[in-house]
Amino acid sequence: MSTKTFPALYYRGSPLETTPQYFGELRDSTDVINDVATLRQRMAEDGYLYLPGLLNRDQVLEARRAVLERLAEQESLDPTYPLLDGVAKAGVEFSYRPDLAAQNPAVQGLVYGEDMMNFFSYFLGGEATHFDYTWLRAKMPGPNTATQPHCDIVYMSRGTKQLYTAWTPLGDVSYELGGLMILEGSHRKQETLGEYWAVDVDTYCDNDKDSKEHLPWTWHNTGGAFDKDALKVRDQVGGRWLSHEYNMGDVLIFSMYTMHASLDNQTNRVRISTDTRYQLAADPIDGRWIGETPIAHGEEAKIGMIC
Ligand SMILES: O=C(O)CCC(=O)C(=O)O
Ligand SMILES: [Fe+2]
Repeated sequence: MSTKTFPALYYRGSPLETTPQYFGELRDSTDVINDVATLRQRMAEDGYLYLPGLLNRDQVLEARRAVLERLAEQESLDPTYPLLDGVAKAGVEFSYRPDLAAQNPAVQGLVYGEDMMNFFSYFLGGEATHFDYTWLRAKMPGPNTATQPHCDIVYMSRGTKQLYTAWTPLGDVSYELGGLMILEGSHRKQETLGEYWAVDVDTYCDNDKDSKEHLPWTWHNTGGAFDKDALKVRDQVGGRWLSHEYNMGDVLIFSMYTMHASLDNQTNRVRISTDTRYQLAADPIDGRWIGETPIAHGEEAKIGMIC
């Protein structure tokens, strides 16, 4: 078996070991796209489905253009380069920009359009629906914008657990631009991760009103991340970090229990992607993420607990 060599990869400035023992590529499930039983089996086994080319590339390009136009208007891009290159203006740093997806028909039409919804209805075996809230990442260059290792369940556990994230790159994402990584087998690590999976980031201790800020869990300083250090997490939880270079049209779908993080953006360009959520329409849905202006993690989302 030939061993692929990877460019130098980093997580928050630390080099990742990319030997086969520690790092690998995601399994492509295009070959079984017409076999729903195998797709479900793969999700159960791997905790993810990597589906290159699920979406229409031209539609992805339109969504990319719409996001970049807004960034250009806000003077976050270097105007001496073509818009679609998305070259960042030096010194501008941000990472999480859901505002760029709001009232953005090109983005919404892509991630909640026919290709995506039909796939989820087929995969789930019934009519699918989606959260209305659209997460959008515009990862500016540098070691500070990489996503810290987490499982999505801690942010969205108040409805069905048969809920899936679709990570959609709005642009081709090389290893240097830094796409998503998945921790191999993590969705099955109940013993190591069970306590973390039970966390709801919007709960707080209600023993007395002064303690309102104190969350009743070990992860209160991390914003929901399992740990800030992706290298430590790999050693602690086990499994390799798996990633890939992505093209426009690709989608990476994963379970609420699958640990993921991202690579550093080592380029001078912005890495743009959305992450969106899908479930059966008949199942209970987490009220924080639906409606015209979802309450998200706002004040109304908080639940007090005696702890
Ligand atoms: O795009 C990223 O870096 C993070 C995405 C993410 O956390 C998700 O898709 O749930
Ligand atoms: Fe996530």
